[in-house]
Amino acid sequence: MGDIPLPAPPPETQLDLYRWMVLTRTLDDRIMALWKQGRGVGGTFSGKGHEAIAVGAGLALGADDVVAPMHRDLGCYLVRGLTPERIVANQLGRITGVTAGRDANLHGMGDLELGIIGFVSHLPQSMSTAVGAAMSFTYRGEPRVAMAFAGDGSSSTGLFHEALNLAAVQRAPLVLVVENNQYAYSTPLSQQMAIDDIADRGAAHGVPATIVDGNNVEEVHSAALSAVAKARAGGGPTMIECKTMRMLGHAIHDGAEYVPAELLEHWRRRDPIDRYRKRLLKRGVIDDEGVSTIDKECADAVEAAVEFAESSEWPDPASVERGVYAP
Ligand SMILES: Cc1ncc(C[n+]2csc(CCOP(=O)(O)OP(=O)(O)O)c2C)c(N)n1
Ligand SMILES: [Mg+2]
Repeated sequence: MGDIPLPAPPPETQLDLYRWMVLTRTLDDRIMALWKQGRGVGGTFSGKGHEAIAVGAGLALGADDVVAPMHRDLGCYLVRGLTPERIVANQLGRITGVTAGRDANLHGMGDLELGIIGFVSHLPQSMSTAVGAAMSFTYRGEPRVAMAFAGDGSSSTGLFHEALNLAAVQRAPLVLVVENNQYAYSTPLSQQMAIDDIADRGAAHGVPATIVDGNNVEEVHSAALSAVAKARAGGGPTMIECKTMRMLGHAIHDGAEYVPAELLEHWRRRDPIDRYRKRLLKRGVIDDEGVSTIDKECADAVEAAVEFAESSEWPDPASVERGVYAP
């Protein structure tokens, strides 16, 4: 992890990775602020600290691939083409949101036209759906790949192991991105597994696993590109364990007082966006003016999305049964 310096991707890719991460953080911060102002509905989750994983992995997919992101993967929904407008409207429970007001956060948020499998609340249910999608690509002889995200806590459930085992046996074109953010709700890693690396769980099923610094976007992106290329070429599934930290509570209601302050401080110094900005400035890929321009573009895009969402209608209560039962 981080021992061998990677060759830098082309400058356009570097700027893309950076821009998407800034948009993700700006949108995430704004959503949290809306809730603190009492303008949100229900609960909401922050993916602060996960931007390099969601963006770095999401951008490794091709247009025809599918992905099953989770509740910390705002950046992945964005890079797949879900607009900030549709995302904020979904968060605020409006008719113009992705679930048309059925769910007021990231649960259920998906759009198969964009290759996004809707996020199922039961963890890690979306992962088994992605394995099924990957198997269907093989049956149809389509050179497509499915990517799934799973957390450290999710990796301790039975379904995680069943799905991973099936993917291995079927040599399914699956890329599994494990977001090891040290906590599952208030449970630290040490209280839910007796191993240091979740990658060992890949080995248990015959799935090669690599460990990357989840706060280094180029490391995540490079590992994801290799895993996607391998899966597409018929090489079977790969797990990528991304070590990171959940920088806020489990959800907006949770102040995470149980997380040691020093641990958060350690990871705050490794913030994926601050680190990458410094790197790009040092490489001369961007200058201070370029940084300000990206900040402003992202802030404007997010404000436009909030305006759009807040001026959208609420769903009609008479439509409550729509989408609940199969016809
Ligand atoms: C089957 C199931 N059990 C419990 C929950 C409640 N729950 C939601 S998120 C979560 C913790 C998940 O931890 P992890 O997989 O590490 O993801 P993180 O939230 O840390 O990103 C729990 C217990 C759930 N959604 N599904
Ligand atoms: Mg976790």
